[in-house]
Amino acid sequence: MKANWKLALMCFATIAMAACNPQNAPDQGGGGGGDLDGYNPPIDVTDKSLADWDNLDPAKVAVAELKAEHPYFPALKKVQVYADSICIFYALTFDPTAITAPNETAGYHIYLNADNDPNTGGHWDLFGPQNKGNEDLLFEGSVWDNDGNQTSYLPPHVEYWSGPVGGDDWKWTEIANINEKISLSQFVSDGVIEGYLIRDLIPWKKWSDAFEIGFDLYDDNYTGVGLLPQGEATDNGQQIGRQSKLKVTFDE
Ligand SMILES: [Ca+2]
Ligand SMILES: [Ca+2]
Repeated sequence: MKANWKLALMCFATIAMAACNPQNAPDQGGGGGGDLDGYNPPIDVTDKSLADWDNLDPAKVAVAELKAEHPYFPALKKVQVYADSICIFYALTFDPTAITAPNETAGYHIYLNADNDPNTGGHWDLFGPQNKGNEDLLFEGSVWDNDGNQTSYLPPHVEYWSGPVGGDDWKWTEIANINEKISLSQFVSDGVIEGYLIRDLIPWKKWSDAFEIGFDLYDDNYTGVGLLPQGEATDNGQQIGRQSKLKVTFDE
């Protein structure tokens, strides 16, 4: 009886530890920043202009564009990303008519192979390399409120990959207590969004000198309508070829 009780206690402790420290969970101990005082951002995401992107070294701006119109996911036209030691900046250009009734359901995901390691993470469903997903973090949010007003990408759901390494399916687990200052975005025009993520507020301690990033856009029915980067359409236009995410090297 006593031994069984001890065994039960050990099992409980093991389960409790697993719940508190799930495998692959990012280190959530950091992230004390978020105060951008004293930081002169190279991109102003509130100026309703992408002209400031022209001041960046083009070699340090990663760009993905829709290669050809085809029936699958044609709504996201262009994505550009630049990252320094403080922020990950991005600009999205999309077809606004793809979102017929903007509301809180419509928005975009940002997928990060945050450690730049192909042997961690998962979810190959959207991006390559096929059968070997490597995304570690997922941001999920809308850019409209339920009255159809344009809003900031705030606060996004932030999730980490909790499935098997290289696995598929939707094995994402939400990270609690995300600082809402982690993200800011603004519409430049109806089909253009400029935004950033504050790197120090992302609960992640395994940054490398580079990372990989991918975006999708979904409509008010939560159906995917945009995806970048993406591969070529197949001959019959029925599906896209998967392509690895955009590689971005930190400019620091
Ligand atoms: Ca700007
Ligand atoms: Ca990874």
